[in-house]
Formats: sequence, C-alpha cells, structure tokens
Amino acid sequence: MKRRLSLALVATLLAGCGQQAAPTAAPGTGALPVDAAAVAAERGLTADDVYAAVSTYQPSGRMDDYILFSSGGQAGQVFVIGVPSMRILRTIAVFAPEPWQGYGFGDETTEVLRGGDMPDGTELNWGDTHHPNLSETNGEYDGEFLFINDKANARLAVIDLRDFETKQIIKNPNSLSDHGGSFVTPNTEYVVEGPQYATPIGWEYAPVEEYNDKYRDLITFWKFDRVAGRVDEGQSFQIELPPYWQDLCDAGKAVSDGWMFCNSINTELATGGVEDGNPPFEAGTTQNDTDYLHVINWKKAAELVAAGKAEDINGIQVLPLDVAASEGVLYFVPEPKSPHGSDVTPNGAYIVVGGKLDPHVTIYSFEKIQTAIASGGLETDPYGVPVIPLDAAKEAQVELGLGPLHTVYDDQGYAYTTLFLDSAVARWTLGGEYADKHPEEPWTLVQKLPVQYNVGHLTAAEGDTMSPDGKYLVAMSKWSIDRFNNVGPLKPQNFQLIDIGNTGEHMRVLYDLPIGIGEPHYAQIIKADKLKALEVYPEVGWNPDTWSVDPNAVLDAKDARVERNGNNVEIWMTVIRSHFTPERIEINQGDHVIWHLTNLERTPDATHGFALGGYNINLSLEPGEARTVEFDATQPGTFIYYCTEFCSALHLEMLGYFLVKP
Ligand code: CUK
Ligand code: CUA
Repeated sequence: MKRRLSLALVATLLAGCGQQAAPTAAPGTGALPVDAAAVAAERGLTADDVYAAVSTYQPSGRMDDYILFSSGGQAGQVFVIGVPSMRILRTIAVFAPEPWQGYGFGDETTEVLRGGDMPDGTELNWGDTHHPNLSETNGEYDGEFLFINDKANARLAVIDLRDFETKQIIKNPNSLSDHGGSFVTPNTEYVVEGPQYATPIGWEYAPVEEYNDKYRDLITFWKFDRVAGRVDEGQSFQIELPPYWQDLCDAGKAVSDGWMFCNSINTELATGGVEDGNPPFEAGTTQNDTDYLHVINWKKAAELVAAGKAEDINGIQVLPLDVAASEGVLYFVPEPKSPHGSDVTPNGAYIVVGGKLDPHVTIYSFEKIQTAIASGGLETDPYGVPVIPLDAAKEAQVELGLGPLHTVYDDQGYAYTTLFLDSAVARWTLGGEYADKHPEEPWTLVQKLPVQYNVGHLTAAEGDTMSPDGKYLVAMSKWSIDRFNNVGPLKPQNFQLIDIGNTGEHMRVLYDLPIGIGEPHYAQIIKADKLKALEVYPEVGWNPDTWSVDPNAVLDAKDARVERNGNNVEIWMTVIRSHFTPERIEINQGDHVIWHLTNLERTPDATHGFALGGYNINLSLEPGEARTVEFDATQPGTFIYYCTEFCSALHLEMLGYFLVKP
C-alpha cells in the first residue's frame, strides 16, 4: 500500500529519533510530490536513516558547501570530494603517472614527476601520500595551494588550486623517510616536512650498530614562494634531530606562532634485529613509558641559519643538533605513551597529543612550556637537548579510551579524537578560554561514537584553522569489513561523514564513502567558496607550468606546420572539435620529434586527449592548454594519434596518421 508523504509525515519520522520537526514547506511547495515515506518503509529505513539522507542528498546541479582534499595513500595522489554529499569530484595526480590527466606520459608533466627522482636518476613512480595541507593566510585556509608528502621517499609536492594540478615535486636531499608533513606555518612561510625513520644524513651507508652516533632525523622547513607558486630550495633549511622517529607535527599559531610541535615514537633508539636476538621493533620502541614531544622554535632556527650557524649538506642548509640544543631552538617534553598525533588548538594555546598506548590525550600548555624554558635549569637528554618535566608543561589529561590518535576541533569548544582500538570518535571539552563555549566541565569526555572500523585520522570543516566551522567531521577508517558489498580480500577504506553541528547533543554518522584506491591517511576540508579554480585557462596557448602563453603555442590552425632541421622534426599542431591540424605527419625512423599541441577551445569542459599509440604518449589538453612532447621516433611503421575524450559527435573521426619511414 502506498501513501503520499506529507511534510507532516517527515516530521513524524524525524521526531522518532528525537530530532526537531522537519522544516515547514517553502511557500507554494505543499506536500512532497513523491511518496517518500512509502519508499522509506519499503527499504526499511529508520527515522535516523531518513535524517541522514536528507542531510547529505544534493539534487542534481546543486553544489556542495565544502570540499575535502584527501591523501590517496600509497596510490600517490589526492582525492577531491564534496561535503556533505561525499561525491568524488576528481583525483589529482601527484607522485604516480595518471593517464586520465595525461600526467607523466611525455609532456611537461613528466618533467614535474621526474623532478622527484632519486639523485642518481632512479625513477620513482609512486608515493605513499599521508598529509595534504592547504596553504594558509593568518592561520586560515586561503584556497590557493595544497601540499602533500611522500613518506616512502621523503618528497614534497606542490599543487596549484587554480587548475588543481601538481606543479613541483622535490626530493629531500638528505632524508629518505618523512611523515610529519606537509604542515604549513600560519602564513605558509614554510611548508614543513617532518621526519620519521632515521638514517645517516643523505641515507649514506652506516652499520646499524652505529645508530646512536650516525643515524639522524631531519625536520625540513621548505621556504614557499607564493608569487612563484614554488618551494625555493635555496631559502629552505633543515634542523638535525636525534634519531627518535619524529611522527606528526603541527605549527603553532597566534600565541604560539613561530613554534612547531612534533611527537616522537622511538626515544628507546630501538634498531630491530629480532634475527640477532634483539627485541623486535614493536617491542623495542615501546619500552619507555614516555617519548618526547619536540618543541621547536623555527623562527629562531631561521635566524641562526641566516646568521651562518648552519652548514650546507647536499645543497641545503642544515642546523646542527648541538646548535639547536644550545641556542634555544629545540626542547623536549615527555609524552605518554608511544604517542601519535600532535594537534594545536585553534587559539594556539594548547598542544594535544594522542597516547596511542595510553588511554589519555595529554594537553600541553604553551604558556607553561614558555615559563619552564624561561626558568632554566633544565636537565638534558643524551643528545644535550633540554627536557621540560611533563608536570611543568601539562595542562590536563583526559581519559578517552583505547588507542587515541588524532584530534581536530569545532567552533563550540569541543575537541574530537579518534580511538583506533575502540573504533570510535571521542568528543571532549576544551578548557581555558573555551570553557564558556559549552555547558560541560572542561577537559571531560562527552560522547563516544562508534565508527567502522579502526579509525586513523579524522578531519573537520576548516578544522585546522584558527576558526573551525564545526558542522561536519569525517572519520577516516582503515577497515570496512562488513560495510559494503564484498569485492574480494582487498577491501576499501571507509570515510564516514559525521554530523557534529545540527544535532546539538550527539554526533551521528550520516554517510559511508568507500575509498577503493589507496589508503588515505589525512584530509582537510575547506569552505567551497574559498576555492577560485579556473573554468578554462586564461588565454589560448596557456602553459600551466610557466603560467603564461607558451612561445610555441599555435593560436590559429592556419599556423599549424611541420618543419625539418636535419634529423630534428618540429610539429606545431592545433586541436579543436573535431580535428587535429595537421592530420598526416610523415617522418623518418631515428628522427627526433618535438611536438607542440595547442587546444584552441574556450568552452568549459571541451578537453581533448592526445594518444599516440605504441609510443606511450598520452596527453590531456584542457581548453586553452598548450603542451609539448619530445621523443625519438625509434619504431618504424604506421601509427595513429587520436583524441581520447568523447568531445563531439565526430570525436571518433578526430585522429591522424603518424608515418615513420624505415
Ligand atoms: S598517520 Cu596514518 S593514521 Cu601518517 Cu598521520 Cu595517523
Ligand atoms: Cu577531441 Cu574527441
């Protein structure tokens, strides 16, 4: 039996889960035109389900309020997702070749990708991306750039959000492993690449028995040139750290601007070697009850580097550990236990560290840290670094449950911490100036929401800024087990959208999004209207790397041509619906080919592909874009180039012959 659903019925459904009544009808809309209640009943949806559905559904053509940028994990890219609909809008190729974007298949994008190769030329064609970070101005996301790290090879990438494309990849010249990156300082003065597993500087060979003396970690401060849109390697510097495996870092802001805070996980200096009778890594690194929160004065470090206190190692200035320890750059504070996550509160007053093997989060006061530093008389660790006693720096500890990891914030004075072992998100109250924002006691657990399953990071709307929005939180779970149709033993990760704004009293899960490619670690959510991406490139013949009209762009099909100079053949080609000009190119085997292509389109979305079968060449030419491919015509034969985007009714006819005479 079908019933017509009125708004009153929706109100009844929603009232069933303790919600406020549904909004009343907009003038003139009357009863809903579809029998939604019957559909809900037929599908067995609860009132909570209906609430979740109406909270996330976007009618066709309606835009999302927020955009989430997620790491693509070991797939090496970035995912762009709308919130609250959780629709995947695109991927951004970063550390791995990606054919849809024509990334890494012959044109200038290949040079960007190759910019991150090993110093000896070994090609790196994947990355383990962990932490995307949006550029900031005055501690707020400004929507201009996105940075992301590659943990596997210690690399950093710069993405320009005018066209959502990767512009630069840098191989760290002295580190092979990173993790605490890519976090920015409040005005994106620096993009910070924090280290992880220690090696000798420059990953030179040294026996592991020499670990304490020869192995080091390095935190890198990449100077960002906002006008150029690139990292300026010459103005960047590193600070040498003990081989304690620094883990996650976060930049201070407001009162703590100029400082950086990183947790660490191996102050035991474990070196593994279970085969030689040593404790295995996971036991060796968890002997101590505390590791060290690293408190780093990066402004002071930059001054010391400018004053000549650093040394050039492989082309970058490195501030030695003894200088950092003695000149007030580096301090330690004990942190329980084998921690993970170090997250500064929006006002910059506190640093929250997740205990991982301790059921608490520990909250450090920046003011107390400064008082302890000013009082002096601190003992030092074996590397000479001053250690601030935990009790002198601690503001509070909050017991949350098993496996606390990462923390984000909202606009109501709540903090949210993931509990890996409990598979839950904990909401708890901040104290200090936040105490008046919520009715509960400061520094107390308020609610635990189960999530599915083994949650790692979480991210909240504008959650890393000085003014978080609240509203939405996304829990990024490692396991999905029973949440989706079985697709075999390799299961997707699960992003769960959580309502933290509209419910007043409790959090609830609104939507599950399976991520079936790569294991995302971290993500950030920005207000959609802060992004100012282009519809088409500014002018015909635009080179996205130089951000100007390319000197080899062809602005009119009548200028398309082929020129020969000895064994060099240079082609200037135009591309428009539905033909390439020229359509026949005949050259000799062994010729060196330089092929310039210009997409003459000005219509949004009128992208043409350019595939040259047999030569591993594949481009994506967005409206106005100019690209150049260079290769040697080693294979004789009859080859075809064609457009890979179904761009018009005569798309299939958009091709040409590339004849290579033996
Ligand atoms: S890490 Cu993966 S869950 Cu690399 Cu930020 Cu914590
Ligand atoms: Cu151009 Cu299909």
